[in-house]
Amino acid sequence: MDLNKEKPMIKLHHLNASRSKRIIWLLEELGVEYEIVAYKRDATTNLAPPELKAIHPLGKSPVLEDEGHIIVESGAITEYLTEKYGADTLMPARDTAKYIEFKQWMHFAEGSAMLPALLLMFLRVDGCKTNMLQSYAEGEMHKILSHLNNSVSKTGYLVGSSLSAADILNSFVIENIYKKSGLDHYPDLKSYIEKLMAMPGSQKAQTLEEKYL
Ligand SMILES: N[C@@H](CCC(=O)N[C@@H](CS)C(=O)NCC(=O)O)C(=O)O
Repeated sequence: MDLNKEKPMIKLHHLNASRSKRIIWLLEELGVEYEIVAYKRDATTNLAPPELKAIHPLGKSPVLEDEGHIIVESGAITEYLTEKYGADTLMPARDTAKYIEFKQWMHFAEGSAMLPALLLMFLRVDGCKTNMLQSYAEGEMHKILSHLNNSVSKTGYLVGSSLSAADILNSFVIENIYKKSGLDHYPDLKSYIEKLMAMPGSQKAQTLEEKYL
């Protein structure tokens, strides 16, 4: 074995103001070494620059590079990193009821929670008058936020009584809504996201995101 051979560093292809911030937070929690390769959204279209397509054909962020693997989808990246570097801290043991709960929350972030969040964001930017879409999106968002509020009210976290990768993955939608419109109707969710945003790893991710804005 060549002990002098440098281990290739984890690379995060990061787009400014994007879902990728939660992967920075996760990498901070895991305490692994990583490098950020930063990209900037187009000022007119808000889309990612074409260089990201050279990394993965979708041209979206986050993209993670580790040991020759190119991984897209925040959920898959989060699972990959957690299973490889943080299984004993940021996820429950397999073959437990908590692990099943954890899996559900991991899919919830880009599944049920994301659709109404994106609809509301696009409606806000577009500014158009809709027939039913606005009220549909608001109704669905209320269901999502109520479910989250009730879930975190029991133990202060989504799974068990400590931070897991599921909290980090779901923080993107919750934090964005908190920053846009507050969460006054969901008091437990509001305290939960304020607690998460104050965590050192989350603060570091915020600082780095601002650096690459
Ligand atoms: N489901 C994907 C979504 C990736 C995605 O849409 N990323 C956005 C940033 S939040 C993006 O790259 N947008 C720029 C573009 O589509 O050109 C994930 O969870 O990573």
